[in-house]
Amino acid sequence: MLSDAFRYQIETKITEGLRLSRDEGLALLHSHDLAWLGYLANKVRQRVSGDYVYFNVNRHINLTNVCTARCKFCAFGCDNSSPQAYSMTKEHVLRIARQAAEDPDLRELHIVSGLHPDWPFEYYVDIIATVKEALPHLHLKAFTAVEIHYFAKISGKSVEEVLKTLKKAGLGSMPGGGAEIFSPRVRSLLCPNKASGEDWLAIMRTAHRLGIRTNASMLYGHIETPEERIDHLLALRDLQDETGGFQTFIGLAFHPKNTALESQVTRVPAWEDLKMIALARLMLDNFKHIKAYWVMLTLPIAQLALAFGANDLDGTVNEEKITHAAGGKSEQSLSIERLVNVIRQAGRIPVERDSLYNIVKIYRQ
Ligand code: V47
Repeated sequence: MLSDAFRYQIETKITEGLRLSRDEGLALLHSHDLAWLGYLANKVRQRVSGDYVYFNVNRHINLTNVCTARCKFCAFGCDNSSPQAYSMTKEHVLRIARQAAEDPDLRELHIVSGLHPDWPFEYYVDIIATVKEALPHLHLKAFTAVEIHYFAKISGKSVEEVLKTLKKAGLGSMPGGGAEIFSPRVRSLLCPNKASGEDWLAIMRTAHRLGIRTNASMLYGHIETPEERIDHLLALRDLQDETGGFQTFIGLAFHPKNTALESQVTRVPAWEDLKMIALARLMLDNFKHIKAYWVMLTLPIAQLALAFGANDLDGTVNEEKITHAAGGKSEQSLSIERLVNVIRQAGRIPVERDSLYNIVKIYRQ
């Protein structure tokens, strides 16, 4: 229970637009007063973004599920020998991209991949170059910092060279995945075979310096402590102060089904999801956008999140694999009409955006 004095201190700082400290963040995380958290986060969201709620028209492509990292929280990655294993050829990727591009509203391909043991870096570059050449009007948001780290390792190139090569081939921006929780304790237990938290942050710093905008994420609801969640948010806030290159923050709710953690961990309740949205909005005072990723939250919770600080719903998506492999129950894709309705029902103004958050269309009544 927070003392009245501490609550007043936090509330005053938020009203005055002052930055919250680590201790204040922890106090918010421990608070059970969800309505109060929502009230505070909504106030900040209104100040930063007004009534606009953003979405985009996009398509996900997961190049392969074969992955050398085999993170304990992931139900999607597998070995090459698994019956579920798939690896797309360049032609296959191009066919999916062309099919998706039959929708005249499509603006973005979200392309990510497992850390494939046999593909050389050149293959990933070739895919980006081929898709971009065939469909130059599409924005390619591709490869997490974890993949960039892997590409540097397998190619012997520096991270900067890898990013420059991909940018030249047509990479437009980078998604925020792979951040998980930066804590070395958690990473050593859950994902020791890939980039560290420090690596992730360093790669994003380099990307931002090269003019590549990126997203940021946090995977919560597994074995992390409250302190590790707050420290993760603070590390993102610090880097954003330095570079300004993050576009949006996405809290990813851990789905345990079919993962190595299934017997130990249950999915956090909606209460916790809404608290995390509010906490992100309040701690990340230098992020304009806080995303309620409807695929992981489910659409009703994502809609509620709009009253808890979120101003971004991701997109139409289509063919999401990572959450669904881990028991996700939401639809595979949403139409523009559904997204527009969900936003309007919440009393907000739907705004279709491009991948860099430029406004494409405002859906006024
Ligand atoms: O990095 C993996 C997470 C991420 C599970 O940048 C899991 O716009 C929950 O980053 N339960 C990939 N989460 C998804 C991602 C993303 C999604 C949508 C938009 C954007 C963006 C980024 O999913 C992974 C990992 O942190 N993840 N397994 C799981 N069982």
